[in-house]
Amino acid sequence: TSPRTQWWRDAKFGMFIHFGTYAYWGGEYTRKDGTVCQDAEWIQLRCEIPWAEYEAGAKKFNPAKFDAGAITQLAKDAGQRYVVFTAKHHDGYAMWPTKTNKWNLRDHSSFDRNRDVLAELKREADKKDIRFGLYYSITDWHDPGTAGDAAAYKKTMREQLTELVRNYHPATLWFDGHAREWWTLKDGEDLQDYLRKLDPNLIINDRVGKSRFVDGDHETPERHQNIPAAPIEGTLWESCVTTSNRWGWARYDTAFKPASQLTRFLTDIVGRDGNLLQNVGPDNTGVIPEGAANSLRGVGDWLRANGQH
Ligand code: JFZ
Repeated sequence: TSPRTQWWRDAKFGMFIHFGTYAYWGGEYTRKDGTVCQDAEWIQLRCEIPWAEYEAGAKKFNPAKFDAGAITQLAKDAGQRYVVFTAKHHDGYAMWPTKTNKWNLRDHSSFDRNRDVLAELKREADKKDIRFGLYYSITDWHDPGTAGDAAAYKKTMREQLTELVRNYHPATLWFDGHAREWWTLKDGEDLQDYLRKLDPNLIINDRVGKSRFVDGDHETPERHQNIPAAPIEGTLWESCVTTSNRWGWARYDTAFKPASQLTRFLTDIVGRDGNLLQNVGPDNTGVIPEGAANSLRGVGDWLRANGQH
């Protein structure tokens, strides 16, 4: 337990934000034969949307109502002390103006070209004393370089991550999509070393490598499953859970967990020395569904009533 991870251990409760061009589809794709395929952030792969069609959808993506002030205020109200935003999910779409390609919110959307949602979120988080983190998928369905030995893609990854660290100064990087045959433990270790040179204070999760917690700073078991039964000395861990059933926004996904359930997750996890990263999925306009926001505010009410917030 080093001073480097102190803020993270103290934070306990964070907001996971799954937001990308997949939100444009609202979790539903109508096939040529009229049948509807449902998914969320995996919709391109799972519903087999042809790339030309998925790219045409991304051209129309315009989250004009994305309001970093409102999102960080919701986090604040809920008692959350850090946010982790999906800079790039498996579809490879970058939510910042990367110079590595045009498959990004600046160059391939209908969104205001003068806006940068990562910069906006970072600024608003700083104002409210909320730590800023970024999710980055190693898997990239869109990049042609992930075939073969993926050497070219690994170079692109480094360039993108360098942009993210230098331009947005994340306190933590949350890797995912590491289960690829071309991504080795050594790749994960090399990347972690490289990133730590850019910023020695970075907190990096275990999915940078092969999900052995020694690869990163903390374990990231999912959906409240397989969580340690008791505190484990010296092991940092964080569980991420959805507020509805999906990570990304889907218009059919409206069964939001009540505040009482989220509060039980939080107290259970914190009682075992873990952190809870509670997910929200903003809709195609950039707004967090009211049902999710209400449940989060309810957790904040409970924390306040119990003198924890
Ligand atoms: C991944 C993503 O595929 C998913 O879309 C979402 O972003 C989630 C937070 O992470 O899904 C996973 C990754 C790891 C496990 C399960 C789902 N796991 O280790 O059990």
